[in-house]
Formats: sequence, structure tokens, C-alpha cells
Amino acid sequence: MTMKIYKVGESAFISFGSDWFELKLIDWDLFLNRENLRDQIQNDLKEHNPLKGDPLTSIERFDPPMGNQEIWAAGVTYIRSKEERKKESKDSGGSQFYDKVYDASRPEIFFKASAARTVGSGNDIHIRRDSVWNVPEPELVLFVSSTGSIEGYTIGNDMSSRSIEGENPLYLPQAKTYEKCAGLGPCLYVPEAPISLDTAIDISISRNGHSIFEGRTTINKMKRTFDEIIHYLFLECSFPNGCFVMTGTGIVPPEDITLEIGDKIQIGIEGIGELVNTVNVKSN
Ligand code: DO4
Ligand code: MG
Repeated sequence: MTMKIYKVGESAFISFGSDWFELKLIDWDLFLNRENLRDQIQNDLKEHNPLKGDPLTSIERFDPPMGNQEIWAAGVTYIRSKEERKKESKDSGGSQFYDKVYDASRPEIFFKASAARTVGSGNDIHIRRDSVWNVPEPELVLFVSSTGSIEGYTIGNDMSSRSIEGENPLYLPQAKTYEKCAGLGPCLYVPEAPISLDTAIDISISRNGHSIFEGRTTINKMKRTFDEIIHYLFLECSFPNGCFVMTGTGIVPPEDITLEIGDKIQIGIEGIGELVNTVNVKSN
């Protein structure tokens, strides 16, 4: 049976099979950070009565399905990401580093966002006002417990400035981390078995109601395993409430595409759902 957890204000809405449950005022840090999360939640649900009907029909905006966990990200895990980054950085002389990191045993891992800089589905996501070339990065995201076990999956948008990273790879933290730089959701998917590597990731970007880009990849095109990313991430960091890990992008729009205010970004992953965000900028 499918288990999905949605966060809306002070409520967690949980779909389990054909039933819906509402849990109020939970501590999301403690609630999520449990080994065998699915069994634990199934146990929690025994103390609640199912709701009458689907509570999400009238809800358009979701919170990211998280507490205060950090979001980290792996990069250059798909060949498409490596090739595009080599092109955008060739004038800076930095392109060799993308080949090197793709082939090295140590993966590229970087801090992406705090919960406060992350938006849920249905909300605005930002491009930087000092960047001229901006793209979404559709990524499978792992929820990893404090002991390193993968307990769930969600959809991530690792918004990126290609002009800032392309100018100099050392600008990566500025290309990646700013207000509303990350999208997460719409739910946390907690399956019985690990997600299939044949799972597809889809993206579409539309402007004024017309599609300007569509792309698809599958998780099995990733060069790294989830375990090797988690291994390196946990080597010298501990995560008392667990953490979210973006696993890298396998889809990069063509060079003539840069996001504009009002663009709608839809990222779908089979079995999880769709993360939808509208592009905007910081207001002051
Ligand atoms: O090297 C920079 C970041 C790479 C990245 O975010 C990705 O491949 O998804
Ligand atoms: Mg990325």
C-alpha cells in the first residue's frame, strides 16, 4: 500500500492505501527521524480514525514535507550534468574539474539549503536578480535518518545560476544557495521497498501557458549509488534529525533557455507526484 505524507500548516495529512489521516502539531524532526519509518507511522495511524474523503482536493499550497533538517546535494552524478557544466565553464578554465569529479571516487556533495530557504509545492521559487542564466534542476531526493538509512523519497528542484557557476566554479555556493532556492515536495513518499531505478523523472517549463521545455530521464542513468553519496556525506557530519539529499540532475535545458518571472516549473517522479513552483524574485 502506498504511503505519502503531506505537510499543510500545522497538519500532516497521510495517505495510506485508500485511507487519509490527519495528525496535528507533530514535531516533524522527531516524527520523520525514525528507522523503519513506514512501520512506525503505520503504528501511529492505529490511534487515529481515517478522514472522510480526500483532504487535499481544495489545497493548492503545501509546505515542504520536513522539519528543520538540512538539504544537501550531490552534483555531476549524471553525464548530462557533467557535459553541460563543462560547456558553461570553458571560458573560466574550470571545465576540467567536472570530468575529474565525475570519475573520482569522492562525489561532489554540497550544502544546498536550510528548511527556511526551501519552498513546498504550489509556492513561488526564486531566481537570483544578479544572475542572467537560471535553470531548474529536477532531482530525486532521499530522506536519510540520523543512522544513515533511507526512509523516504521526495522531489527536489535544485535551482541553479548557470552564469554564476560558469563564471567560476568557486562561486558554486552563490549559484546554488539563496532565499527560496530549493523546492521540495509535494509529499514524502515512504514505500515498502526501495524506489525502482527504472523510475522516470520528468520536467516541463511553461511560459504564459505554453510549454518552452520538456525533459525526461530515469534514475538508472545516475553514475553514483545512493549508498556512496550517503557514505561520504556522513563521514564527517552528523544529522541528529536526519537530512534530505538531492541526488543530482540528469536533465539540463538547452543553452538558450533561462527562467523568467512567472514561468511554471512542473517536476514529476513516478509514484511520488508532482512538484509545481512559479518563478519569482526576492522583493527587496
Ligand atoms: O557542480 C555543480 C553542481 C552540480 C549539480 O547540482 C547537479 O549535477 O545536479
Ligand atoms: Mg543539482
